Amino acid sequence: MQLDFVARELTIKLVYYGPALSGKTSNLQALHRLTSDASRGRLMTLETRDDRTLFFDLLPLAFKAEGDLSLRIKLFTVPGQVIHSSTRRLVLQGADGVAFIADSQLSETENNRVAFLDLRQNLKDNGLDLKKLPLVIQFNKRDLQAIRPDEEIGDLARHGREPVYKAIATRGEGVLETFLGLLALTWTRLDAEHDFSNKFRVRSDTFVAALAKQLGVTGDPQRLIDAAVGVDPRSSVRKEQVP
Ligand SMILES: Nc1nc2c(ncn2[C@@H]2O[C@H](COP(=O)(O)OP(=O)(O)O)[C@@H](O)[C@H]2O)c(=O)[nH]1
Ligand SMILES: [Mg+2]
Repeated sequence: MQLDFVARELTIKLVYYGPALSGKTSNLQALHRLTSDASRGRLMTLETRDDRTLFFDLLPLAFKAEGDLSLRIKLFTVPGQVIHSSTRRLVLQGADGVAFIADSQLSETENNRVAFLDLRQNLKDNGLDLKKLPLVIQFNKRDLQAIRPDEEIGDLARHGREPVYKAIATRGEGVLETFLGLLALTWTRLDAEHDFSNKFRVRSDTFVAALAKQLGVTGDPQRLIDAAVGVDPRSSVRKEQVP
């Protein structure tokens, strides 16, 4: 988080993390398609020939709240390949929230696990604690065969602490849900910590809805957020589940 109090400008950083090819870049591409021209900047993606992200992607979004606050959101992805651990650590620096994009395919279960443990370690190396960081989990590629069944994901969601969303990122399904779920968690956390709604005279209860509307989201943002599997994303439940 960066705050320019004079300019009334707050910048938050959200990171899409996960194993290689789970659909992190596809999530940002879909968000780019689903948001209005006025509210977003250029999507920067750096891809190698084999379709894997070499460094990172960045999608900047902007929101002018009705009170006295300009919010900038920087959405990053990390490169998933095991060898790019130092880049992931760098991208995670100063992250305010993380969306973990898991690949639903049965064959990717171990890769999800490794990436999740890598997330925890890289956060630790940055002085951040997974337990305290706003985090949502997305199970992507729900359109494919040989995927983890709905019941298993529902089970994981019910026992876990984090909101869990199902998605088909290439079709844009579940993408806004994941993003708004993460944003709601992150905003609530930052607001509780820094009292932004008072300082900037913005209404915290309608903040995310107003933001969603300005981004060009049609439909009820709260319903999108509530699409999380198993648990109410606003309530915090017990213990860590490795996706
Ligand atoms: N069938 C299917 N393919 C997907 C989905 N999301 C991403 N992909 C494909 O998976 C590959 C990797 O996606 P990408 O977004 O580049 O993954 P990243 O490495 O996590 O950034 C690409 O070929 C995508 O088209 C999905 O929901 N369903
Ligand atoms: Mg990528």
